[in-house]
Amino acid sequence: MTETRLHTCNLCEAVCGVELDVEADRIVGVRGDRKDPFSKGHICPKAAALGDLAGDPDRVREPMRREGDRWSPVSWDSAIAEFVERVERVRKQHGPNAVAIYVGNPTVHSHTALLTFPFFAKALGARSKFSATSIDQLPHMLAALEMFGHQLMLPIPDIDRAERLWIMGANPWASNGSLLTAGNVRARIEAIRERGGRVTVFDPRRTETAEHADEHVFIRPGGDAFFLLGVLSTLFQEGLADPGAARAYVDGWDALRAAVAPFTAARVASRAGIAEETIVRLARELAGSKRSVVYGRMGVCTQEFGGLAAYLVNALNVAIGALDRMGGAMFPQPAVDLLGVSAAIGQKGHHGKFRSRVRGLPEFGGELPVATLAEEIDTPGEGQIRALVTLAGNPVLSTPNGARLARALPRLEFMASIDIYRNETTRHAHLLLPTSVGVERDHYDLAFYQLAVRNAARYAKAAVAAPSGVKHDFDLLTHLALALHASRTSAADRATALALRAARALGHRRLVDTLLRVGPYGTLRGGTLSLSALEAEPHGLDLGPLRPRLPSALWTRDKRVVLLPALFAKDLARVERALVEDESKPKGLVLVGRRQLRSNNSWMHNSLRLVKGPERCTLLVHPDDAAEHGVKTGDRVLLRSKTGEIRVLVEVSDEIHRGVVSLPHGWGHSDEAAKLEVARSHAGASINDVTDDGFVDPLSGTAAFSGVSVVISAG
Ligand SMILES: Nc1nc2c(c(=O)[nH]1)N[C@H]1C(S)=C(S)[C@@H](COP(=O)(O)OP(=O)(O)OC[C@H]3O[C@@H](n4cnc5c(=O)[nH]c(N)nc54)[C@H](O)[C@@H]3O)O[C@H]1N2
Ligand SMILES: Nc1nc2c(c(=O)[nH]1)N[C@H]1C(S)=C(S)[C@@H](COP(=O)(O)OP(=O)(O)OC[C@H]3O[C@@H](n4cnc5c(=O)[nH]c(N)nc54)[C@H](O)[C@@H]3O)O[C@H]1N2
Ligand code: SF4
Ligand SMILES: [Mo]
Repeated sequence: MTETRLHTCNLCEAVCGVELDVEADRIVGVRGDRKDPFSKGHICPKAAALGDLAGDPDRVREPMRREGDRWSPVSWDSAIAEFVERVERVRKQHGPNAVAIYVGNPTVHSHTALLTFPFFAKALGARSKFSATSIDQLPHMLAALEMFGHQLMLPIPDIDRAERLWIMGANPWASNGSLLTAGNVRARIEAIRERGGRVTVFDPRRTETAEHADEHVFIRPGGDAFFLLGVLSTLFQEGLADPGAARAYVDGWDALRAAVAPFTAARVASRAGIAEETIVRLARELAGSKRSVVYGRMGVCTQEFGGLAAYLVNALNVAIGALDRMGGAMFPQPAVDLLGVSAAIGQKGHHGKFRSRVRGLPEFGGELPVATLAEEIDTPGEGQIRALVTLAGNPVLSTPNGARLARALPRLEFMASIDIYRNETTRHAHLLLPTSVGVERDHYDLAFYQLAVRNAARYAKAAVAAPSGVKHDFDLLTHLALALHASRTSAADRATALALRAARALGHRRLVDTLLRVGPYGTLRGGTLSLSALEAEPHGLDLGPLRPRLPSALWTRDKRVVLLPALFAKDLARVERALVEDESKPKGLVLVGRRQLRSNNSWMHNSLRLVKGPERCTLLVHPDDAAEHGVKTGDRVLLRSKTGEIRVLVEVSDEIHRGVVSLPHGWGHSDEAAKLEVARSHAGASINDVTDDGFVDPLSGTAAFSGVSVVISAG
């Protein structure tokens, strides 16, 4: 018998409601939930793979232990005992910083992992914390911290009401939106044009998104900060800059004007890769509507000037009066006040409180840049990392110079991975501790409603049972943390263990209920929301459009926006230097990345329905560059950089700018020790074998994926 159960897709940031057809605890069909007021029935091809993930024969279904090359199942009791024993041994011998943790992207897509992860990290006690943040959105968070006083206070483009939208370094047609949670983001962007608005895309590649825009502007990889400075200086110079209502609570307007003045359109044009006249025209156009907004994402922040560029997007939004204005860059108010909760546990954010041991890169929010992980393992000395725990991450494929990391991991005294697959990273673990997948857990989106274009809420109960041998992340992370504390004797350990036991006894549902009740729509704040109220609306609740919230919602001490934080002002000197040094265009090729609709970072290539068809891990090469190098579509060429080389399949296309080549990330599944049958037969190559762990935005420590110098050669 087929039963229909509601759930929420947790694969990307769009939070689509889904209807699952379930037979004997197996998912046999997936549809969009048309009654979901937020996603309105929209899903993408990845949702169809929700059942493939749950039922994947390669999935790890019981704890596994590795001895040399041999894996054998172990009981949970002995796995946890061994975990604690080996972590503690490293801690005692080498100190707490010798134990590191890397937290991957799916953690953010599980509220039960998010709620318990801080306890787990604390129990590990490590200063050596790393996550996917520093290969992703860290620059946006740094800008939020410095300007608005909280690392999570991210302005979201109000695309449902915008009239003019600039999309920089994002490809929502493939990614479905990032730091821009919106059911059916494509339709929402198309609607801007349907109501007479204008959409402009800035990208070194004419992306699927650019194909659907009014204008596509080729930008030079790493050119965004230069371009944005040129736009700002033009606006001030032409008297078009106007912060609107924000004038009342913005500090530093005149300082910003003075700071950007030297960076005229004429001066930045070459480094931006955009002609002076075009910069001036675009600046005027942007200022020409009362509902313009600028949105920047991956391509903007994972580059050499990523921190500055992410900041300049915000600064530009202030300068055109878009901050906190309808149709501008607004601040959501979701049902769980994530900012308030994180501030309450001391997580408003900080930057540069300590630095990495080997290279001296700054921490952010207590985390070190993951571009330093390999060197922290393979460089001897006091504080060297000797043990690593990965939680839902695949850094061998996802971090720059992943090949170096793959060489470093076997040097660890102990490694444990909490994951669902034995993949390119987790194959190096001594213990593999498997968890449930999204459809087997309850789902409330703690993280992404905070980034949504409408205030929304939806709670889904687990749709199918988890295999008996795996644990839910809530249970596993609290269990491991408690076991670690129990093995120690300090008063602090005892106190934390007490708090943890209380949280465990309460359970994740009561925790969510409490968070909803104390939240802005909650019963304790004069509203009606509680977990039971939310569950009474199984398709989800619409809590209305975004509303202006400043200045009261600011987290700065004086409730004012810091328009020109010193950190970013100082970084302008680096821009100045780059302008002087770089009069001409680079000679060789530079590499950028891309995302694909039927792919999800590195971990969904074991679903046949997603990977079948022509090989997709292709290197896009401009026809002129192809001619110059004597290569054509279908050739396999050697792609080399300072750090490594890979063989890739060429696809000649004029959608990529001259001098730039593009390769998707997350591929490269040829490791025989991984257990991913389907992925191995669609292996592709890993872009991160040629990206460079030494190439980062020095301001934020974020990896620079965009603009890596490469050469291609036939054969
Ligand atoms: N060159 C280049 N590199 C990039 C990027 C790029 O654009 N270009 N993008 C970067 C970005 S934005 C990100 S977010 C990172 C991602 O980097 P990571 O988070 O390190 O990598 P993922 O590929 O998302 O791997 C997710 C891991 O979680 C496991 N997993 C999946 N679901 C669950 C679950 O429910 N529980 C547990 N415990 N494990 C689970 C998977 O098996 C996999 O091992 O990659 C980054 N790397
Ligand atoms: N289908 C699918 N959806 C996903 C993911 C996935 O892997 N697959 N991953 C999810 C994750 S973890 C994230 S973080 C989001 C990311 O979502 P997006 O931010 O939309 O990421 P991308 O699609 O990688 O788009 C980045 C764009 O930046 C361009 N670019 C490269 N360098 C530069 C530059 O220097 N300047 C400018 N202006 N542009 C540049 C690239 O050509 C590319 O088109 O997507 C999420 N959604
Ligand atoms: S757009 Fe994202 S949330 Fe929606 S179905 Fe696709 S992967 Fe899932
Ligand atoms: Mo990401």
